[in-house]
Amino acid sequence: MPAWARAMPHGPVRQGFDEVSGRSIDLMVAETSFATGGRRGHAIAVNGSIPGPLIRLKEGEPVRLNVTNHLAEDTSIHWHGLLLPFQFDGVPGVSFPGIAPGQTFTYDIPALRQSGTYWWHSHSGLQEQAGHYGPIIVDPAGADPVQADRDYVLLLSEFTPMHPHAIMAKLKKGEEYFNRQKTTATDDYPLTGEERRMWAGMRMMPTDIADVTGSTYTYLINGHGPDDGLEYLFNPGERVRLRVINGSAMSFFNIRIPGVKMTVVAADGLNVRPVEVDEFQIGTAETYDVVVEPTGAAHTIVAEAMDRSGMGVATLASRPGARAPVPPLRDPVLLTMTDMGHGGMDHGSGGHDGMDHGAMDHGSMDHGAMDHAGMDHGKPADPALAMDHGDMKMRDTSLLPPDVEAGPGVDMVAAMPMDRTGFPGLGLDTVEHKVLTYRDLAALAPNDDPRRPSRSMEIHLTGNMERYMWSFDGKKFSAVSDQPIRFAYNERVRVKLVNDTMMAHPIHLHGHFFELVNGAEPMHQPQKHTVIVQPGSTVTFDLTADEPGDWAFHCHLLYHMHAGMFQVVSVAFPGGAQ
Ligand SMILES: [Cu+2]
Repeated sequence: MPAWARAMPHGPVRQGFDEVSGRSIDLMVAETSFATGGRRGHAIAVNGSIPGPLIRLKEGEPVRLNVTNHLAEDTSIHWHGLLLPFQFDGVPGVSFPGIAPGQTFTYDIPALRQSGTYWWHSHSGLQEQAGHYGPIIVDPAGADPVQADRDYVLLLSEFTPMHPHAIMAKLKKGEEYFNRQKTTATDDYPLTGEERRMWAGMRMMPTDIADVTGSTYTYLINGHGPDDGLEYLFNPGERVRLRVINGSAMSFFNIRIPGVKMTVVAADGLNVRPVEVDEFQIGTAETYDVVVEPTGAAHTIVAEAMDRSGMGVATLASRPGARAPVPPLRDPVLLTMTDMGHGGMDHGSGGHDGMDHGAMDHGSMDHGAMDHAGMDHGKPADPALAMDHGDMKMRDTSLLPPDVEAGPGVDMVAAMPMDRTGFPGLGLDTVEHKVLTYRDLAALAPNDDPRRPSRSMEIHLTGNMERYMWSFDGKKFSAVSDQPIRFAYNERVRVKLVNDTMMAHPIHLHGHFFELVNGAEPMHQPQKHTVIVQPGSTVTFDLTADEPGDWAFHCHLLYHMHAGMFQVVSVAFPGGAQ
């Protein structure tokens, strides 16, 4: 028995992680308990720490990863963002059967075809929420275009003392259990009585930003809570590379280092043309690499949860113990009509849209008629946006394509979903400084497939907030698990995701990178494995389906995936075999 296993049952598991590397790597998954900031509870550790070890690999080299399950239930590891044969992708029921208790499974991964920042996590049940995740760095075979004196990982996640199954049960019951903003702060919002009635008529609140919040989550950076004093040391004048990984189950984070500019150099592991920002939002399962050149004695790294119910905190410190002030949480964010897919009121160009909520008459709106007469739409460029909103509905299912099942799993249909890749993220459209948007991203190296897509398809992201039903095209996975989305081998397809819900969903495709259609020149469309689809909006990507096999395609919010926002993508083998 290794030393960590002997030591584990007697106390909380270690925060932070070791680094493992080489051609053969052993990983042990085991039950433990975890504590930070006065919260303590059940957890799952890998190699005796949360997060589990940083797996450091090398482009062009193969690796064998031997995963041993010491849990009382099945487990698995998915290597998020790595290109590999589908049978080693680690999704039980899709790529392999899973790893039974007491068993070891060897992931035999051939020479790596990529470099950059990635991560790994369980794809079994809700284990990811309990600590079963860790970072991956693949060092490039050649020179790294990103030069830095220091190279650090910031893996963002959450800890909750509540068992993940208890969280799922509370979400299913539709209790507003986690929405602390709603119960304590809503009365303070500048909403008119009519606006309150409008949101109540939709059985929602404009504060429905996150399903699970800081009322139960402690936000972690590398396993450290905000009071744990996590430090990243630097010498003034040095270039510091921060590899930011959102390894959380359910949280988006807004990242900033007050007083320090960040140059974004990679997105989802792949290099992008450098772009300087003051802040960026990172969706669940995305990664961004930034380079900073701090000059002060200390700077606070703030990872504020998107709903502003808490934050992860660390310090860039020029000497141990140096500290900078920690800014307070900013005011909570409110959803707007744009988030309901009633386009034309986009926030894209920076400032707020000029919509005067006070002048709106929402009094009669109950999933039905709505009078927008007093609303300032600005100057819509698209004539469609000038249409009369007189009979706008929240759930006009005639707007859906025929393959979308408009049953109880669909409580909203975006009437005019717009491309919002120029939107920086909820709550960041009104800040005074530069925030990254998807439109700022351009691939550093040219993409390898210049073909125009030969086919296009549309997939709707659908949900019923109250019943906690989440699905693609109105059909949860259990209803369509035998009907995968099929692609011919090497087919080039343009996929449009339409978000018919009021939540932002981070959609992840396994085994591939897709090119975000974001206005960049076609050969430099940024390649990603996970994309945020903003509420009531669309995202379009071009995909070359050249990795044969069955792959998971899902929302990376853990409880949304578990509720059914999941599908299998099946790519034919060369020659046509499926
Ligand atoms: Cu989702």
